[in-house]
Formats: sequence, C-alpha cells, structure tokens
Amino acid sequence: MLYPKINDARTVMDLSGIWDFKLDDGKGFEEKWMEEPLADPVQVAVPASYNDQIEGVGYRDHCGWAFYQKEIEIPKILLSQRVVLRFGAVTHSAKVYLNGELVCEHQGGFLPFEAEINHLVQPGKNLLCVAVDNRVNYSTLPIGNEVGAAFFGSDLPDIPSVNETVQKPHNAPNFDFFNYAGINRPVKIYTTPKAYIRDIVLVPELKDGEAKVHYRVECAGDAGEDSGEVTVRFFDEEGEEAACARGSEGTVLIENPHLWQPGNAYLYTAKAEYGEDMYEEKFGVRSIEIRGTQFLINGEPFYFKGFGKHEDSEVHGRGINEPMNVKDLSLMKWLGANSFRTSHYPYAEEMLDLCDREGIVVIDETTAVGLNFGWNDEGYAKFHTKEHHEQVIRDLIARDKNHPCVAVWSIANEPDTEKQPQAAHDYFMPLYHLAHECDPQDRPVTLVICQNDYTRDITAPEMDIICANRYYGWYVFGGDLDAAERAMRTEMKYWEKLGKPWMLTEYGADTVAGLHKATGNMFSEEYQVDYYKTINKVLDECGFVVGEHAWNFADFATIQGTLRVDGNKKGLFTRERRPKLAAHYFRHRWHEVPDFGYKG
Ligand code: GCB
Repeated sequence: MLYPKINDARTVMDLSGIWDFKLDDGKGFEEKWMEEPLADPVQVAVPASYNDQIEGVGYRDHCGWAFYQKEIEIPKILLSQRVVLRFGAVTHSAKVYLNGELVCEHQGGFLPFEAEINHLVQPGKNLLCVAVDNRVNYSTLPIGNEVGAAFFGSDLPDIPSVNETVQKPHNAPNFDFFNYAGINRPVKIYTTPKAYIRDIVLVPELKDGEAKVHYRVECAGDAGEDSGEVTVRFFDEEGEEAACARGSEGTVLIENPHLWQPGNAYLYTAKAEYGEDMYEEKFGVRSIEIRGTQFLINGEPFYFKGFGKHEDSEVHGRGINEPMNVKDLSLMKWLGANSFRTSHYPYAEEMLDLCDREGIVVIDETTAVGLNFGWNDEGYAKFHTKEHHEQVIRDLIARDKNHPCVAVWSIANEPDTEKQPQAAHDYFMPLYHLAHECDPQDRPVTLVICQNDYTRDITAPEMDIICANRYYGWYVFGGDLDAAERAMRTEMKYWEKLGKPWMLTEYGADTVAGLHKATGNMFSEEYQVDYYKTINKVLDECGFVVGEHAWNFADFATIQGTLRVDGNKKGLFTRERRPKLAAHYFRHRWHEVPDFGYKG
C-alpha cells in the first residue's frame, strides 16, 4: 500500500489536531452516536493514544468502544479526483463513518487501511466519526485473556464467588506492554486521478557490481479515454537519471550503483507515471542472504547490534511521536547500534522511512505476541487467530516490501513452541511459507522464541535465522550470574549444531535508574551492566551468533502488576531517554564491534 504523498498529480490533507472524543457507555451504537455531534465530548489530540491524555482511571483503563469525531470540509475542486480517507493505524479495531454512513471497518491496530469516500462526501460540513475498540481476546492479535487472568498482572484468587463479585469488564492483555488504544497514527485524506497508480513493487538484484531493478507498477481505476502506458524513471540522490523504462513491469540496469549500507544509506527514487497520475517511491540497492551461519548484507557478514523497542512515550502512549523517533535513532547512533526489532507489532511507516534514510536495519515483526502463556492446557486449539495472522502477514509485507531497511520478517514473538511442539509447527510453518510467498524480495523469515525447553522445539530450527529471547540471570537464575553464564553456554552448544545463524533478540534486567550499589544486585544499574557483560562474554565465543539485541531500548509502560514498578524497567534508557550505566557500557562495546566481519 502506497503512503499518501503530495505531488503534481495528488494532494494530501492531514487531519491531525484536536478531535471530539467520548468513551462508549454501552449505548453508543444503539443511540447512533456516529450520526450526530457527540453530546458532551472531551477534547483529545490525534494521532495519539487516548489513555494518558485525560486524567482518570476511566480513560486509562477503559475497556471497549470509544468514539472520535471531527467535522471536515473537502474542497469542491478535489471531487473530480478519487478522494481517499486513510488511517495509519487505529488500535485495535475500527468502524469509520462519514455523515452517519459506514465507510469501512478494520481489524488490527498497527497497519494502515483506507477507503474511497467520494460517494459519501457532501458539500460543506461533513461529520467524520471513528469508533475504536481496544478489546483483545482469543481471536485478536495481540492476544488477550478473556477470563481476566492478566499476564504480569494480579492473579485471580481461586475462589469463584470472589472472582464473580470483583471482576468488572477489563482488558487482560497477554503481553507485557500497556494496551494503549485510539487513533495512534496519522489520518489523511488524499486524492489521485481516477485512473491511478495503486502500487509499486521494486526488487533490486545485485550481481557482479551491477544492479538490476525489477519493477512492477499496478494501476487501477477508471482508465477513461486513454491513460497511456506506464513510464518509470529512476533517479539517484543527485537527481540524475540512472535508468528509464516503459511498461508496467520490467527490469532496468543501474550501472555502478551506490549501495544502501547499514550506517551509510543511499536511496534511489523510482518515479512512475501513468496517465494523469504519478508517484515517487524511494528504494535502496542492497542484497540480503543467508550463507551457512552468516547473515550477509551486500555479501558481507553483518552483526546486529541494537534493541527490541516499543512505540511508547509519555502522554502519546503508543501514538506516533516523530521527535522521539528521531531522538531514538540519534541515540542508537551514539551507542554504535545498527538495528532494532519492531517488537511486538509493525511500527509507523514514518519510522521505517527514517530508518531507510539513516541506514538502520530493521527486523519487522507482526502483531502475533502472546500466543503462549496461559494457553498451555488447551494449547493452540484455544484461539482463533490463523486467518487474521495470515492477513497481518500479507498486509505488513504489502506495506513494507520496498523498504531497504527491512532485513528480516518476524512472524511472531514468543509463541509456545515447546509445550505442543507439533501444534506449533502445524500453525507456524504455513505462515513462514506465506511470508516468503508474499515478499517480492524474499527476505529471511523468523519467529522469536521464548525461554523454554529448547530441545523440544521443532519450529525454530526451521526458520532462516534463529532468534531467541533469553533471561538467564533475570527470570532464570536471577541474581546468580555464574549460573547464568553456565546455562547460556550450555544452551549455545545445542544451537551450534544446527549450523544456522542465531541471534539473541532479547536479554535484559529490570533496572531502576539511580539505584546504585558498589556490589551490584538485581534492579541496580551495576547489576544490569554485569548481566550484559556476562551474557556478551558467551555470545562472543560463538561464531554462529550474528547479533545481540538488548531488551529494551527504553523503559516502557505496562499493565499494573506485582512484577512491574511503574512499567518495565529493562531499558538502557529511561522512558525520558536518559542513559543508564548500561547504555554507556554498550556504547563502549558497540563502537568496538564492527557492523561487518565481527565473527570473521
Ligand atoms: C519477553 C517478552 C517481552 C517482555 C520481556 C520482559 O520475553 O518478549 O515482551 O517485555 O520478556 O521484560 O519480561
């Protein structure tokens, strides 16, 4: 799906700003709140999560629908064009109305969706209403526990009468990040000519110092008289034409190409023209390949240094925060990091554009987090996510396929691959193959496994790159780093035999900023440093380890619970992005560890 851009043929109106907002009291649909201006609304900013914008438990912990409204006018002059209403992400599901009429519905809180609205637009004022549902359950991704047994929250007492009396409807996410909701990413109206470019697919192929670029331009709509044929021109960063082609599909040659490299990005532009329409898509020339135990970018063995992250900041919640995105990439460069994983959902398109530009390598993850804890009695039979999971994989790859920064697809974080190994295999292998089929660049595919009896897992070994989260020294052998080191080393001997690239996608220790100890113990800044030094020592001994992603880049908000003191504190930075001691440790380490050829 193309991102809305303004150019000679298209225009974009950004609907960011203050919107009317009202939590549903259970009667919103019955009373048809979408048809009239909301009675007694509060004001919230869009895009952003609503939870932390207004004080009160009611807003923070709301469970169910909420209504947003905005009055909009569409300039008459635009109505001869296709007028499209587009949402970057609405969490977790949405019903969109214009003047009381249903425009579209969408499931899943982290990918864009859009609909043509010409037939519903009225002259003058139009009432746009978005109903948003934040509930997670056994059929959503991410997963929620319908019975209310909260992951990392307070366990229910095993006394039915007590449970019946104290439980009100509430969200019980089966994942360790606050269930922020709302219109989290930009809302835009854009136009295209009636015959228009629907999509552009770009596949660079690097061989013997030359780049072939296979392209496809998908056109749609009313072709009218004669929309003519497609022309695509390729420009380098200086604006010089590097190649040109006619036809909706073909291959061009770029001689002496500038490569897109981690830390040294170079972006070409493909400018497609079709009839009255045109669109410019950026792309990079680079190759990704797995050879033996190596992960190669442009033919060189790459070593991932970086983080699992979250889209999480004060007040914005999970809403897009572009200054914070810029700051985060700047801090990554300060640390000598070169990559991150979009744990545990697709991040905003704007962030991926930034990573393309800044040369940061991305492991792009779906929303499939939580297919694990609490299921183990009934296992995979308990949830109904397969079709939605397939849709998320299709939509994620359709959205991000051209980004040079994206190096790996992660189809899930920490599913149960051990308690029911065969059921996990049956569930995930078709999804693994689907991801390969969907990606025109055929990037490596993985799923990220959790701390478990890895010898029972028959799914992870099938992945192109094995990604594991390990907490030896924290959840396992907490406080005993000698034991942690031994356990980690023992486990690595097991993985070495597989002969595949392996990376540690999460490891970390909760750390309260400012808590210092001469002899570090759990939660102190010193312990976090000792923990990382211990595990890194083992990683450095293993030639097949292709990367280390600390958990987490920054402290982040979670559900309330006895394991979380105002959120998850495993950040190398605080939530406000102040470095802990471990950030300085990694800064020292990662400036010594090269991006390429670290393990020979
Ligand atoms: C994990 C999860 C991550 C949690 C982390 C933790 O394994 O993948 O979502 O936040 O552990 O800190 O417990």
